[in-house]
Amino acid sequence: MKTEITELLGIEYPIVQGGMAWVAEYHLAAAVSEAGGLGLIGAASAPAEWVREQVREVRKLTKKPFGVNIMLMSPYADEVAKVIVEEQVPVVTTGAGNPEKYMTMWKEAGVKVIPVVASVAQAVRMERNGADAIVAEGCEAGGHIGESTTMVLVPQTADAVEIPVIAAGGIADGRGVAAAFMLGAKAVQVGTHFVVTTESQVHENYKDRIIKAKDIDTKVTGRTTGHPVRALRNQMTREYLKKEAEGVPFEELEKMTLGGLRKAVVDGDVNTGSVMAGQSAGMVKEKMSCAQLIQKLAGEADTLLKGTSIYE
Ligand code: TUI
Repeated sequence: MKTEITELLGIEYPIVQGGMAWVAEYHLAAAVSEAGGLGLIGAASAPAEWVREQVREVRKLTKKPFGVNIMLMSPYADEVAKVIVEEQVPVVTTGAGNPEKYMTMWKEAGVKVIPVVASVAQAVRMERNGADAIVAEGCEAGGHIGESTTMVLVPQTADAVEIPVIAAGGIADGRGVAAAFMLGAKAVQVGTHFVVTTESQVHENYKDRIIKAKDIDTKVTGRTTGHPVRALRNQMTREYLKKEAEGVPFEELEKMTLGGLRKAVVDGDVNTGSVMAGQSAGMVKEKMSCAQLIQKLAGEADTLLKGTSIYE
């Protein structure tokens, strides 16, 4: 499945793993890259030295290209941005902000820069700043989200920029991959399904919740605070949404989610923790290895795109 993105990144399949906070660590990233996709380390709010260690661990497990996702709201973003250069990380993806101030430094170091955006305007701005490609992430995605769905965001982004677009949000099987290509994407980013792979170090309680989730089992908290976050519905989302509707102040709401993702991912507290996942959780039915998942996504999409099913 050769596309502009596989050529740009030197990977075999046009499949990128989401740079998910607490989830995207070196075992997962190395497994995805070794299987021919692009594995990512999610720097989230971790200190720069943690990121450096993770990068070095990935390199012990695979010689193939990989990347780091830098969450720009992190207090350590400046230091992490430098670690990416020092460790000669081949690809960086960015989230939750504008990476403009790091762009020159990364480009001079030969790092491929792929910002994640949730609107056409952000995509256009990133292209102007020198981005090599863009991830257009629809609000079906888990975690911090924008307003538009993947179905409308991807084609409008593909029309607005020259650089290749990677579709994200709601993609968990080959139909989603094929659909993304039809919408103008040159690759996909998958998060939720990779959480449930055998190489993922996430607590089994978290994986089981995703497997059991149905179509309507995610909720978006924080719409009124300007920080909308999608997670599986549980005691935390119920209490948060109740308080949010009551008009409880922002600071008090924030306290409810502080450390919530760690609690769910590491401790397995899926009741009071934040079990971030996309709407595609309802489509994730079994655990498999990263290689099996990539083969499944690519195989199914390839069959569909060759036109064997659509006109039958
Ligand atoms: O970043 C994500 N998803 C995330 S990040 C996260 S961890 C977190 N920690 C603290 C607060 C909030 C989140 C969990 N999930 N997705 C990519 C994404 N980026 N979605 C939306 C954006 C985005 C937002 C604003 C991209 C650019 C942007 O630009 C602002 C600007 O100045 O233009």
